Amino acid sequence: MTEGSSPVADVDAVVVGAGFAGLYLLHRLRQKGFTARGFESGGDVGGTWYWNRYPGCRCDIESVQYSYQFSDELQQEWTWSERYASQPELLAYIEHVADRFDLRRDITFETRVASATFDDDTHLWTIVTTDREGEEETVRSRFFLLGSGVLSTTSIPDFPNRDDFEGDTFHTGRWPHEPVDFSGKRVGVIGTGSSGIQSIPLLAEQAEHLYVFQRTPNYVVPARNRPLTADEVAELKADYAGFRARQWERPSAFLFPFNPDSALSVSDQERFEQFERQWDIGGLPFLGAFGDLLLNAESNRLVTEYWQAKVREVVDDPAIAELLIPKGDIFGGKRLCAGTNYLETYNRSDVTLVDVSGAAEGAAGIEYFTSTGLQAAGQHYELDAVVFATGFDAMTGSVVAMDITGPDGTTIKQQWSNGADTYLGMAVHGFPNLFNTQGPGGPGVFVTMVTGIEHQSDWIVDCMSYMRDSGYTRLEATAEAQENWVNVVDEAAAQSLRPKSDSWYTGANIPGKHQKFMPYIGGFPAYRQHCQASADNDYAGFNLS
Ligand code: N01
Repeated sequence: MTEGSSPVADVDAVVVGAGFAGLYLLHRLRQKGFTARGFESGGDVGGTWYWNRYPGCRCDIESVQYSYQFSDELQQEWTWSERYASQPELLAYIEHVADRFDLRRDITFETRVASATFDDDTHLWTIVTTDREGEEETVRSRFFLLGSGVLSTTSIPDFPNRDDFEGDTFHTGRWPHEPVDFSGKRVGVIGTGSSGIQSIPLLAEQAEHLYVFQRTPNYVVPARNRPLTADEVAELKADYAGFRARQWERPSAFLFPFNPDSALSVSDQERFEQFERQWDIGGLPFLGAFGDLLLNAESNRLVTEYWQAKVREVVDDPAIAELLIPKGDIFGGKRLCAGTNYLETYNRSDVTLVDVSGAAEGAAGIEYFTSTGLQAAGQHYELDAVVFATGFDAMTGSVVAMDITGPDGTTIKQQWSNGADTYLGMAVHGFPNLFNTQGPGGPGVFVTMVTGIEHQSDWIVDCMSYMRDSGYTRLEATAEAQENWVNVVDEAAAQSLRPKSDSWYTGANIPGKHQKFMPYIGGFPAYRQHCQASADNDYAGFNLS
């Protein structure tokens, strides 16, 4: 497809990232006869599951759903051992996929994309990469496809004197590959999001004493992980396709018992029993107890009340229980966390919960590091190691980290500084021949990740095939289509209580970041219809030339 262009493209597509998205894009491109090169900063495939190796790290979406469905042979030959796969099992799965489809041969590891510049004469991207030794390579490509990760750019707040600390420090999202032994150590964990909540119980088991520095408590439900039985696996494999079809019809592409009724439509006793049933199922399906928990403030108040009673039941010390209860936040506004023995961990005598919210009168948050520990809430804590479970510059961080420049000289970082507007969550006006996956304006973080990735990747590669067949070499989302899509995203967000919470969905976790609820929350079926409507109408919303 690159004949006639000057200079000639080296490949049809450059793909950034070798996680679930990058790997599937490479596979799909190859299937459709496109040449491609992948670049990955890590030393091997895996993305999120390559970097996040902290104790307790596992997926909180069921493994039989959080997996590829493009190949029935793959579905049949791989057997998940647990309801929620652990990080090692997920990584083994991704490595198996890379081997099975021979994907590594197109990927250059330990290499970052530093910059990408679109040339409007040739309709090509010039992409410059840098490896670990600082060696640069330049690749010309018709398309620039991003699978760089939604939660891959780690964030460590700029705590005063952080570098003075002489103990070991870790970020959950950049965990060492060799085992870390915390035995006999005084360990501090900063952060109580999903990563903190998964790792804290295991760190507590190892450490001599664990100090949890909590700024904001989080809603956490019991994960209830367990081994999958041979019968369950056999039943699934007998009709995996039917299971997937049902999965695709759910707003989150995640199948779980879901009751569409309002929490207000039943008696107090019936509501309690329904909450109990979903509580026993465990994990994120707890939100399926009633259809309006995230739509109606009163229903949300009722689920919050139920949850608070559970915390007071589990946590022995009433003062600690109160500290673990969010004040005035929407239940499920931030991403709901699924934990194993999380609340119970605070009953241990070797675990101390330190309130660094600064909420109590005269109390301070985290003040500063010293060479031997941390000064927080007016007290000095002597520590041998600190674990930062402080999250990520989500959704946009990995994209704006690359110097991506459109034909008018504007970088995507500049363009997104006032809001990460996109068309269909995949394209950006001003940046031709670029597609992002799972990014802002897409449903990514609200649908089962791997399913959403496959859908977007199929759509992107189909669009590239259409361009090839029609002789087009340039595609750009129109300003009007993008504006209309942003309205669709905003209207969907307005239906939900979720945007009322400060979270990484809104950018509130990163100081100075433009704040706006970024994902499309209108559901996977509706999203697919929007994408299909564009494709069916010769890729409506794009200028093609
Ligand atoms: O990050 P987070 P995460 N001083 O942003 C605290 C996915 N994931 O890595 O709320 C003190 O949620 C911050 O406090 P606050 C999943 O989608 C999935 O845990 O800002 N504390 C918060 O407690 C998840 O949602 C899985 O007040 C500070 C924590 O750090 C997403 O990744 C597992 C601070 C950050 O929580 C991110 O989760 C793990 C400061 N200055 C992750 N700054 C599963 O599949 C931040 N914090 C299970």
